[in-house]
Amino acid sequence: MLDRIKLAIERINNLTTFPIRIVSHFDTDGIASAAIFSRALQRWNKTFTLSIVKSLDEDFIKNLPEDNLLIFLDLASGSLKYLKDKKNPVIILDHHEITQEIPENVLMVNPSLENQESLCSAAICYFFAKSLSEQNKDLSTLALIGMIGDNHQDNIGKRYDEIIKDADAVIKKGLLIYPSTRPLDKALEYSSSPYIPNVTGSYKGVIELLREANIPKNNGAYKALYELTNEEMTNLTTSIILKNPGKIESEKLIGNLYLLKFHNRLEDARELSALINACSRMGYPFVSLGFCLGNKSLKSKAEKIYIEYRQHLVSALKYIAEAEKITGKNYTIINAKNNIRDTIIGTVASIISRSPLYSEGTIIVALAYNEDKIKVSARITGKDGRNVREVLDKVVVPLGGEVGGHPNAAGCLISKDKEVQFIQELQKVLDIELVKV
Ligand SMILES: [Mn+2]
Repeated sequence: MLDRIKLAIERINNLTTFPIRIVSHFDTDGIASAAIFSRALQRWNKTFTLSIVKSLDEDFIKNLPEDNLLIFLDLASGSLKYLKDKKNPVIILDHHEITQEIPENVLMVNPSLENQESLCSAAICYFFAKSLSEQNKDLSTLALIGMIGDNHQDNIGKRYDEIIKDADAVIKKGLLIYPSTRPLDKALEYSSSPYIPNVTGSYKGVIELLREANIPKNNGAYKALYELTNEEMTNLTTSIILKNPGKIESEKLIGNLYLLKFHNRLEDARELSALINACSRMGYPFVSLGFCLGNKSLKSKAEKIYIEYRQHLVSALKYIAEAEKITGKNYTIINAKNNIRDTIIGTVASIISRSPLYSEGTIIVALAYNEDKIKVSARITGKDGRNVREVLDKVVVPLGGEVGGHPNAAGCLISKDKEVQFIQELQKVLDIELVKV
C-alpha cells in the first residue's frame, strides 16, 4: 500500500497543470478522510476543490470536468466502469470492494488489492499524509475516528496500532455507552446504541438505574463512565442486564473505549464519530468537515446540530415505545405520521431493530410523513430472517413505487393517498410470508 501511496504523491506532484478535484463520501469515514486529505494538501501548498456526496452515480461522474485530476476518497471502487470513459487522471483512496477492472487512467490505493489488514479510508488517507510529512501525525486522531465510524475497532492489526500510538489514544475496557467522557446520567439518557429499554429517553429510569448500581453523585454531579472504578463498572453492567432479563448479553455491552485528545479536550472517539455522522445526515456535511478541522464557529454549530439530533432521536424512541403499533406474529408496523421526522425514521428503525425489544427475525416497518410523501423504512432484527427488500417490493411495486436497500434494511417513498392501502397490503404480504415459513 505504501508503494502505491508514493505513486499517488508523485502523480499529484507531476500533474501541476491539472486543477485538483476531491470527491469524498458523506459518512464519518468519508468526512474524516476528506479532513485528513485536505489538510495534508493545504500544508503541501496545493489548491483543490472538494465535494462531499451521498453516493456516486453515472451522471455525477459524467459531469466532472475533463481537465481535472480527480481524487476519490472512501468511494469509487465500485464505479470504475464509469471512470474508464473519462479522460482524467484519477486517484482513488478507498477500501470498498473492487468489482470491475481497474482502468489505465486510475491509480488505486486500496488495501484489498494486497490482502492486507483491512483499513478504513481515513486510515489510508492518514498514511498518505504521513508519507508526505511527519508534521501530519496530528491527523491521526481523525484516522481513529474514521476507524470507529466504520466499525473496524474489533480487528486491529499493525497499521491501526500505529495510528493508535500516533494519536496517543487511551484504550480502556468498559461499557460501550458514549460519551464516556461526560456525566453518566446524560450519556445514559441519550444512549441509542445500545438502546436500553426504560432508560434511554427516561431520566427517571436513568436515576433508578444508577441507584440500583450504587453509583452516587459526586460533588453534585455524576462521574463520567471512564472515571468509574472497576467495581462500579461491573455493578452498572449487571444492573443494565437485570433490567432486561435474558435480552441483553454482557459481551455485547462491553468493549474498548477509545479516549483521545481532540482540539485540546479529552473526547470519546465514538461520540465524535456519532456527531460527525449526525451533522452529515442532517444535511450539513461541511459543518462536520469544519468540526474535524477545528474551525471554531463550525465546531459550535456542529455541537448544536448534534444536540438537536440526539433530542429528536430520543423523543422518537420514546414516542415509539408508547405508540400504538400494528403487530403480527413476526412483525411490527409503526406509523409515526408527523411524530417522527422522515430524515431520522431509518435510523430509528435501525436502533430498535438492534434493541432488546424485539426477538430475532422480527420485521420492523416504520412510516413517517415528509412534506407530500410517506417515507417507509423496513429492518429485520438479528442476522437471520426474511428479505425485507423483497417484502417491500411485493407491496410497493403494484402501488407504483421503487424500493431501495438491502435484504436486511430497505426503504421506499409512497404517496400519502396510498397510506391505508399500503399498510393493508403490507400486512397481507407479511402474514402470507409467515405461512410459507
Ligand atoms: Mn469507509
